[in-house]
Amino acid sequence: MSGQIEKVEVLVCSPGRNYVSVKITSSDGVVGWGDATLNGRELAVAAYIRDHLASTLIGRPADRIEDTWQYLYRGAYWRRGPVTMTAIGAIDIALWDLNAKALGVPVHRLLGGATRNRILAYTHATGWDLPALIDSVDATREAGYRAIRAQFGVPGLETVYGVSQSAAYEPAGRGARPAEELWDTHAYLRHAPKVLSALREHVGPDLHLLHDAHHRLDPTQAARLARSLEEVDLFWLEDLIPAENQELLRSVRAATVTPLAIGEVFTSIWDCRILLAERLIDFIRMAVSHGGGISHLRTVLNYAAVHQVKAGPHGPSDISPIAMAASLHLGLASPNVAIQEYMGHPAETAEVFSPGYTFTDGYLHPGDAPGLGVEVDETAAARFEYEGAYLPTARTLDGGVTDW
Ligand code: GCO
Ligand code: MG
Repeated sequence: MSGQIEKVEVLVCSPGRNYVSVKITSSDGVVGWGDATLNGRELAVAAYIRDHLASTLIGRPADRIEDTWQYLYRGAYWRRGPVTMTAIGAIDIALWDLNAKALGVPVHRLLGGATRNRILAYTHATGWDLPALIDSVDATREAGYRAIRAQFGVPGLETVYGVSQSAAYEPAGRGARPAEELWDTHAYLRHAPKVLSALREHVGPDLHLLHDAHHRLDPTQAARLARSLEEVDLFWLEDLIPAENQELLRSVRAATVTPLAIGEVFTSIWDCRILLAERLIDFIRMAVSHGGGISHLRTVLNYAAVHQVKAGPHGPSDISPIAMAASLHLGLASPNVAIQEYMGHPAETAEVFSPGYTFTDGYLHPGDAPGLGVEVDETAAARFEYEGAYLPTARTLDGGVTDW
């Protein structure tokens, strides 16, 4: 018994970047934490939980995790979408944390236990030109990583999303509105194969290399790029085309054997059902926080497994340490989670969130503390007030808005 849900509170703070967390307290005094951070739309999720969900949860049995998920998703008229699914995800993650703590076990034990000893991690390396990229990849490899995502500048452009101009990389920029960046797909397509081939030449065959195109291509461009990179032997090529139109990936898939990953913007199984059923991708990238929590992502992972699709969950800095911990517990208990993105957080984040997961020798482990194993310092959080921050908008050279 974990008692009843007595309190549902929302904590918005900004230690180095914005985070929204949910704290659920049971009548037995047990606390569970969930992550409700949605980059650039934080306050919408905070209000959804605070104004529309919290009062409906008070008094419900705290140990009915699945029933609460069904109640919030199937029981509501309006379904899906990032705000709704992140809100449901945060409540779900908090309830898994609370119940595991009440039982004194790590969340992965409640999910059936570990299916392997550790989870392969990948992180980002960036450099504007090839020498800078090589330096960044070498340093990252030196730090123990066996899988590295490589992003680079494009001649003729002043900025490229995901390529840091300074040491501290954070794609959301503070301010009242998104920055606007220029994008040129043709210049990128001319440049990318040369850089990635030279990088493979430099690192040799063993290191796993990944690359992210951030949904900027059309299916023909995507097919050409993926085919031209086959010799580079990428671990995956990510987000080639806008993710809404699942059927369009059929032609890309038919044209190439480069492994494809997609899905960090997906929020429910309905966004990827065709991709999984037809095995149009090799890796599904949904995040535990944006994808309806541990309960729903587990459904997605099991459906993916039936179709021999693996997972490599989203893990940039906008996945807070709470969701990162949840992803690792679920990942350890799920046989088809092949790799976890692990980008780390700004230094100040550690003043508020103390996670128990560890990175050793290129692999992650969630730890064995009860629950998710993340401590949250609410007093410290109060020192870091929310400040609006947005991902940039991209425009083509003629000034038109282009895809994310
Ligand atoms: C990734 C990404 C991120 C996202 C960002 C959006 O693969 O990690 O594409 O950089 O764009 O997290 O909020
Ligand atoms: Mg990505």
